[in-house]
Amino acid sequence: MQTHGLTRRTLLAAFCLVGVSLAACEKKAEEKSAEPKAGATDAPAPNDTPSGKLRVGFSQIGAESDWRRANTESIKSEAQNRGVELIFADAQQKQENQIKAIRSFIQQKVDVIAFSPVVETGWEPVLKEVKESGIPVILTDRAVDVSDPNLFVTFIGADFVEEGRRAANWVVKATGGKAMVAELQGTPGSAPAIDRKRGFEEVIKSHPEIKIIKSQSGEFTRAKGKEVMETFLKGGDGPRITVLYAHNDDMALGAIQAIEEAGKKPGVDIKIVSIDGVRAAFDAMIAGKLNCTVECNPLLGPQLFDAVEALAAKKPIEKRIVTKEGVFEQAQAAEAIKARQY
Ligand code: GZL
Repeated sequence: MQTHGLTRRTLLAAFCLVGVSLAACEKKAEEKSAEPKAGATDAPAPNDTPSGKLRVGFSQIGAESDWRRANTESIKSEAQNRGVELIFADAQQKQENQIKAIRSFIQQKVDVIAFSPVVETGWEPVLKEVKESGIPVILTDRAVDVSDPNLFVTFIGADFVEEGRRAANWVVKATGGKAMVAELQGTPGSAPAIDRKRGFEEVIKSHPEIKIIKSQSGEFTRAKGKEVMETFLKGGDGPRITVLYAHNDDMALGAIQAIEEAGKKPGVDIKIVSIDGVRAAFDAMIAGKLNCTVECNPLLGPQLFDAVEALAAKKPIEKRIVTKEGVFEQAQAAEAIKARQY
């Protein structure tokens, strides 16, 4: 790829030079910390194609939840708004499909590769191939666990540990520090599942009367969330459950169906806190069936293409771009839903 007269090799050398100047081998935890990293990364600027359009290859995880569909819509619509040629690949939840898509983007010599990694590990080999190609990588939504932070230019996404803390702080406030918690975890090995659990447990460890008595993955989907909640309720500990903590709204919405089918009142007999803040969660809060949703903003399109355009203009980019989010409870839902964009 010829870029502003620089050959790819020169560019790569410059990129590595800048990369070396960054604090090397930052630990994964630091990588995902909410604090934006000081200093900027002058990554290679993408090349304008003969058509004059920037070309971005994007590998999306799938369409497992309302959050994911809103995230896809934001990225596709923003690409259109910015006049960027988007090559979009849906991985159907499979890491091997994301790796295939990334390799195809290299072959197509796109200007930037962006993706939302379905799980944290297993990316080192393909990201080294991308680095060899000189194409900059932007992570959106979820982080990767790699030894070399220079394998990507920036990570744009939420602080999932903080989201877990916010969910637990709501449980402390809503229950006076006494709860028997059933937990529906997200996709095993994914950054949000790992970190939302971590943040929740960090808070409850100072509240000995809040205990997680059931915990299993509902894979971020309504169907699996319902199925696992049915199992929780039928189990010996079922009658002891007083709070459900779901790592996303879709699993909570599935669990609400299971709770109702078991003859219990969701939001009353079992209080429910989940994460995402999708419209259906606000509807459930208005119906009194969900008690709290911790926002996780899927509308990352504008920030993604700000970063793409900064790369093209060879402007510095923060290593970590954290999305801004809130917490919504039942009392606010009827008013807040009017302003919701997803
Ligand atoms: C969070 C995102 C998660 C959402 C789920 O940034 O990765 O994946 O919380 C989605 O709804 O499936």
